[in-house]
Amino acid sequence: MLKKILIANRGEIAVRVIRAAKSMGIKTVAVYSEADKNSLHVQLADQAVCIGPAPSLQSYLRIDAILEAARETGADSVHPGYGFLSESSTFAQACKDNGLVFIGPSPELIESMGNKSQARKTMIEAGVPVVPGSKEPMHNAQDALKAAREMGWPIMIKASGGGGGKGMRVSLDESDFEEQFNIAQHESVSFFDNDTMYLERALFNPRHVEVQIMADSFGNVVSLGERDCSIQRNHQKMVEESPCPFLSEEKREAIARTAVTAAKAVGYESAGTIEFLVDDAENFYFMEMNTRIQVEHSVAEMRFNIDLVREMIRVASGLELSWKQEDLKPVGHAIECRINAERPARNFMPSPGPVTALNFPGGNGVRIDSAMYAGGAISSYYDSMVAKIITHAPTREEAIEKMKCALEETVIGGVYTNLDIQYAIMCNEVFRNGEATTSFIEHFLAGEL
Ligand code: MV4
Repeated sequence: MLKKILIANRGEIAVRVIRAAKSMGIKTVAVYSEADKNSLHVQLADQAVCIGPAPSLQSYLRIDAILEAARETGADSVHPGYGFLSESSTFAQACKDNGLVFIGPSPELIESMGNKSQARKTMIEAGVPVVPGSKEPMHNAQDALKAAREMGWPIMIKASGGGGGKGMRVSLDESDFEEQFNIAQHESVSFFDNDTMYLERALFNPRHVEVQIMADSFGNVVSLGERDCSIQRNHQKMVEESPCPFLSEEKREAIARTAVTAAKAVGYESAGTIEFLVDDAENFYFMEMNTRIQVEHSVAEMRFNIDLVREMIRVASGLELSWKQEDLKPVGHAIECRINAERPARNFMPSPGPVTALNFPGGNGVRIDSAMYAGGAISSYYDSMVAKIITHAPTREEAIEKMKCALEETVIGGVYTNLDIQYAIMCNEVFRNGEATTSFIEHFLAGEL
């Protein structure tokens, strides 16, 4: 078993990993930027090392500084959390080269799933349904137009190095194709230094449904249910829930089986997520694979009464999965609302600053994942998430009602937050009917629903 884990992250996920490690009797090392010297993850870890100034590029993204911190403290492993270096194959490889266990999949796997057109091709070959579109990557508008004419419009032009919406454009017909392709490609080059593009048929008002999977180094893979993450603003998730409120039992099982097939096809290890787009007729299509623990993993943990980070640590230590698929019986419904320090009335601009008062909700089936404390602060250098509130109840209706109570109990003083927006979503009829698609939030915020 691993003996000392360095957590290459900050905020609630660093705290989350420290808790899992401590509960297993494993020592922890925090790394922190100068802006985070008073942060909760620094206070909770057994040891802490400052790795540089506030900007992420000079601290949490510094591979050399993190490796040096591991060497100094004698850590035997690294947990990357989410964001920052969690999907950097370079970082995973550098850990390995320095004799550290990277708690996640192999660098090769991170690399191959990070290349979205290659991942798409791999999944096609594994028999996983993908959105109809191109199979080969493309580098110029002429080749792309030829492929576009064969598949027909409307078309989504996507960046191979992208994911999460950057370098993505819709083309409605042939007349705007080259222009949209060039815009998307230009974005891709400037954001990801990569001109590789691919095409998909544009689905109309799809739902975003993703499957949590967990795999060990012996080829065992289990599914831990699907999440509906359709409520996103600017490709930032706001609300996630499990199970998906509109899928039939038959489709639910099919999508989980497909996710396990996809993970097995690539020889996956550790926690991962397979993202699908789902249309009105419940057809589902592979979109991307995320090779990290995600923000919303807590939703699966509540329903299955498991600890995914503990499992990641066990698997990285060379142990087999703790459960077989048939042992895993989900209970009830779980919903997560992300609470951000942001100002809805000012186009959700971040609202950093000291948190002068803080009260989190509690009670049966209410979970808070947060690194905030009264007297703490939201830094302008990092993302503005203050807490995740997760509720769990026998039915979806009860989980929603519990969330309304939890949101009402929550006090976050000194900064603006999206608490009221989340409360209004919980009250909205379209959401309550389980009818929210990826276009819900736009109409909701425009006051149309
Ligand atoms: C799509 C799509 C429709 N058709 N692909 C947005 C984020 C990126 N990961 C993929 N995205 C989309 N891809 C096809 N072929 C619609 C979206 C999309 C979306 C997806 C999930 C959640 C919210 C979204 C909001 C707008 C567009």
